Amino acid sequence: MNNENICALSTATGGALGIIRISGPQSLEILSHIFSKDLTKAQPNTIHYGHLVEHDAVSQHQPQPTVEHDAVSQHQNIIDEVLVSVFRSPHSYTGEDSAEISCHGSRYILNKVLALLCQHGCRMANPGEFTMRAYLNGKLDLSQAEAVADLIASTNKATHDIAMSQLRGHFSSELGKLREQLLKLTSLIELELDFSDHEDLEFADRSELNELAKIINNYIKKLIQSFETGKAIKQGIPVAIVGKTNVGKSTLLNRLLHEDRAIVSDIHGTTRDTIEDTIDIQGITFRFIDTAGIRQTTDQVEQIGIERTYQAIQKARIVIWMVDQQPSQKEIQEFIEQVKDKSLIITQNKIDKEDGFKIDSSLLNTLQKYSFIKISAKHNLHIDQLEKAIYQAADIPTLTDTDVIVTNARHFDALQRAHASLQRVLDGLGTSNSSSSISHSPLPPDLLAEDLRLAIEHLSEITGGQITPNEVLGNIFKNFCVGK
Ligand SMILES: Nc1nc2c(ncn2[C@@H]2O[C@H](COP(=O)(O)OP(=O)(O)O)[C@@H](O)[C@H]2O)c(=O)[nH]1
Ligand SMILES: [Mg+2]
Repeated sequence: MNNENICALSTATGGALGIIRISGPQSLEILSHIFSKDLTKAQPNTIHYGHLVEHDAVSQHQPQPTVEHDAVSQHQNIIDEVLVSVFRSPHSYTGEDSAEISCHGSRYILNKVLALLCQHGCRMANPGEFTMRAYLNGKLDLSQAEAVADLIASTNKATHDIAMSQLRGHFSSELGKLREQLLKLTSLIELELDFSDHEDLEFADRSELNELAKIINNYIKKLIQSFETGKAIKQGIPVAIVGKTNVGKSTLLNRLLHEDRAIVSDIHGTTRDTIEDTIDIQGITFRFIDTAGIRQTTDQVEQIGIERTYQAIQKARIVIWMVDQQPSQKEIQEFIEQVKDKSLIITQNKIDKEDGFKIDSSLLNTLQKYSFIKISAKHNLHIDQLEKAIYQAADIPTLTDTDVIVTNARHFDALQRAHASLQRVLDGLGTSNSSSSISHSPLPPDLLAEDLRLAIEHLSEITGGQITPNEVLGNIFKNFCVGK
């Protein structure tokens, strides 16, 4: 496959410049057919100024360009004045000879250049094909290749930090360490296998094996658990704003978004559907969901809206419960019951009003077990405190360079399978104190070794260390943009 030369537009259309990428063993030769200089002898990592040209079919007088000489004849149609960056195998992104042509961003120019490159022997690249080649040529492992897509898609500091850390190989190196430990464990067990007919030989210390397996499994468990946070960071943390009608939920949404997104009115039941939008607080994306107010109603549309409010609560990680009157002890209990697995922030709105309510001290005690903030959405009072509370409620660990957070469902899946295999090893060692209280009889070493081998295989799937099926590769790279 890598004998083919590929090209693609790597930038979004509509900008002042457009970058066309070309890669493959003959890429520089092909490019030289339409460039005013001969790039076949160009040094690696050099930039060349020149003209992209189309030869006049009737002309017999072709100019003789060199790498220095910009040879354009009157028989050539100049398409654009460009800069070409030349990269040489293996020191290029793809690992192959390749070039990037910085053209002007005209759609006509870019299409023309791509068409000419294809005429001279290139084909259009598939989505992610440059990165797939980088992977196949050993420039990146699979998880790093996936990080490239995440990096391009990153919209805030948190998603950027995670993608960058993964791209730089922190996740890969953590997995490498786990693999090494698992190999050590396997070799201890296999040693036992090799000498199993020497009855007088002392077998590997089971409790030591157990200890090692447990440490590895706990680390894998930690990685699995980080996916919850990883997913939230990647997709935005869902925050539902709920409460009775007219307490000021839509006003708060608009305030947080700094725009008039939801209709605000003093008519009860104005918001009849859920409205969603995102904002970043301290580098984390939050997805705010403004909901229909909860009240008894005969209006069918409003009822559907209220039903959606309950769904929004289910999907949310953080629930802002807004009140503008003192809730009763019973209301509080009912609400808390409903959101028990969520982070709850209780906000008292409309504190600007002179007839604003005071909360009984007995209730205050209950409320203050939660994050309790007094605001005025309309008059922008204490919104900064609320934002701080929202950020804290998200409970995002501060990411350091070495922290690994799993954000990719494929990795999550592989880790879970590795965890299951290793759990069987622990159970099979017979000294497991796993969550199940059933005691397992010790497994023979060959079965233990088999499960260990599986655990190693599952971990290797993440970085693609072993032969990765084409189907898996296809699935990973099809979500890339073309030109990457
Ligand atoms: N005085 C005062 N009025 C507010 C405040 N926040 C919202 N309101 C008013 O309360 C009414 C209902 O607001 P809205 O956001 O539509 O409430 P929702 O039904 O909970 O979405 C509107 O007339 C708002 O202007 C506030 O902080 N102070
Ligand atoms: Mg509303």
